[in-house]
Amino acid sequence: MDERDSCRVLIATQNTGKVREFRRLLSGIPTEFVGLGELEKVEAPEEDGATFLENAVIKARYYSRHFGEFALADDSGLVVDALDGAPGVRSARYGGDGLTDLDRLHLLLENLRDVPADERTARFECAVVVIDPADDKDFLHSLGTVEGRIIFEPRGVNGFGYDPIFVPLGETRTTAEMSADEKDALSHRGRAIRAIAPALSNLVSNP
Ligand code: ITT
Repeated sequence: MDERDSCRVLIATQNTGKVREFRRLLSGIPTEFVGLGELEKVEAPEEDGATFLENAVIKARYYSRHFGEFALADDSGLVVDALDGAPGVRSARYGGDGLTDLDRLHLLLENLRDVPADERTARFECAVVVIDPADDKDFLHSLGTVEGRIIFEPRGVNGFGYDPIFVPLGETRTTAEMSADEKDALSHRGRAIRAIAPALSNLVSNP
């Protein structure tokens, strides 16, 4: 590992929507961030944790050990009250294999078909973990949440995943109708990254 590699950080996600958001949100941190797409392809780990934080640790630890570098991972998802918290940690796998983001979004709307507007409360949650390959027991972590509700028909083309059906509390637009900056200012991921940014800056400055 050379001097430069010793403090660069992998953005350890296979989700291109997350990569775009991380690149924006991490732009003020003075180090090099590398996406998995720039490295040798590697199979994703099994995410069998019970919580967002457990799954984020599984991913950060897996990629950090594999590449021998600092790794930042996120586990996130949509928690819908009328569905007893589903899809939750299974947000990326809701409805099983072979579905697209759009299929999953329509499945969620179908499962909420008879739920009235005032009972469609939901939140996006995100756990971010940064692991140092030299000491993967002592890791940085933070959590971010944005409260909101699920609407009846998708609206907007920005963002990714469930953004077209989620309206944050106090807003009238979905996060897919917002600009990148507007989403970052209130999103679960934006909040989690801002909470971890000082410690991450410190870590990369003193690796
Ligand atoms: P990695 O595990 O490789 O990071 P993934 O997409 O499988 O990629 P997750 O297991 O954390 O990631 O699943 C998160 C899912 O939750 C994601 O696929 C989206 O469908 C949804 N999601 C998370 N954050 C979102 C956001 O900001 N906007 C819309 N949907 C989001």
